[in-house]
Amino acid sequence: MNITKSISLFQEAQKLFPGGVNSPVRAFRAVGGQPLFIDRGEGPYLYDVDGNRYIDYVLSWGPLITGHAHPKVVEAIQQAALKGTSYGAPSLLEIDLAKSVMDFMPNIEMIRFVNSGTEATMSALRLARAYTKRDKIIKFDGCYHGHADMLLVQAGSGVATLGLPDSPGVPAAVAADTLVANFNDLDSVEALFKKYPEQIAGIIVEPVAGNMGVVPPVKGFLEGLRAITSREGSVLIFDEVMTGFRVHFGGAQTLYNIKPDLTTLGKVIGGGLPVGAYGGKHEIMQMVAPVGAMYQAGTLSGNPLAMSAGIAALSLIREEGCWEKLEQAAAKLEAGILSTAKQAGVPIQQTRVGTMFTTFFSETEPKDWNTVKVADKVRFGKFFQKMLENGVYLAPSQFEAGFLSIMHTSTIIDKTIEAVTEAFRTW
Ligand code: KE4
Repeated sequence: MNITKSISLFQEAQKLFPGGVNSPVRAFRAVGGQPLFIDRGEGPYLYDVDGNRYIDYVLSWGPLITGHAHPKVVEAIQQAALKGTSYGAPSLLEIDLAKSVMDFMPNIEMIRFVNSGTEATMSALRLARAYTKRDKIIKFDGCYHGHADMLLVQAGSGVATLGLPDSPGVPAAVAADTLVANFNDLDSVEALFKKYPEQIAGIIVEPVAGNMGVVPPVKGFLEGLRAITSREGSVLIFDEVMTGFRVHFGGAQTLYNIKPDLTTLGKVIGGGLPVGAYGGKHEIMQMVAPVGAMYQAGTLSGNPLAMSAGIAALSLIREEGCWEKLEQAAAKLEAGILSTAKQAGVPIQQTRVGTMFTTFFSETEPKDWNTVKVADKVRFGKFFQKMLENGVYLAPSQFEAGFLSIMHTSTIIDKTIEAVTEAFRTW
């Protein structure tokens, strides 16, 4: 595979950006080789600057559920741009996207748009603290909620990928208020409430973990979090930045029928442009300025281009039978990977919830960070590189999720399974 131009661009980029990238996990540090420089995306495909084509399962880390450059999304952005790129004032577009999101997730009674998932989770936690007048928060080992100081404690995603001991630069005083429990382990949560009675403002959880690879909640786990937070007067925050529209069009809260107090969103609702959101119970959202005293603001929040892209993307997935088609494609891929690995005698754990999936190179069933971190990262890296050679672009980390789009047709899935077969044939 000729990647000459990517190599020269990466050399130049490393002089400009730390690690040559604008987000750490893109650097391929965990899988070897170097990042490919992308020229364009089209439907399910990415094309690098050397003209190589890949079936893309990263999809910008989740946002592109309608695939790359969907004509209706592009058209919506073009039309919006003709009317200006930002107003710094309210617009009808904000109302339209808010209503569309609330249609899919009715637990969100009131919402605030921001510009990234990090802003969404940071703001939701500040709101939980303001609402309860408590300081401590609980997150789960291996879960990632963006890079706000208080959340870079035993985090997943790039922090886990790079094996960073949390992150330097986070003041000990800040980290001290972030308590860490084990995913899928209610006893570890109960122990923290016992140790810190009436001090815990809220729990933030990826209801289906995606940032340690995809790890589903065990039966009763989410229900338990709901019961504990209700009993303790703490706020339950479902961080659905990744799971929203991915595990179910209504998110994990619909799939598992749990009503969180607050939900954070991002990725899909921006149709590939920068958007985040937090929202939930009307009573809690009344604390947000200018109605309430909890301050949060943003120059480009509710940006018309991003709103237009999100409106277009959500209207596309509303089409009859869309979710069923996505589920079928994802289930076919999952079955294909499982049977191919079995035939090749390669031990894997394949997880999937809706359109999010991970192939763990491990013989241990993934339940939490402790059972995931033992996965064979070297074998994953080898699989990643072989799949790339065979024209399939996976997330460059064992601790990330793969995603499908409405453009990943049955033929595309067949081609992907052929690539898996070839990867294991030359294992
Ligand atoms: P952003 O600030 O990157 O928009 O969103 C942060 C975030 C919050 N919550 C969850 C559950 C998330 O998955 C994320 C971001 N996800 C990563 C991928 N695992 C973004 C990719 C990257 O960091 O480059």
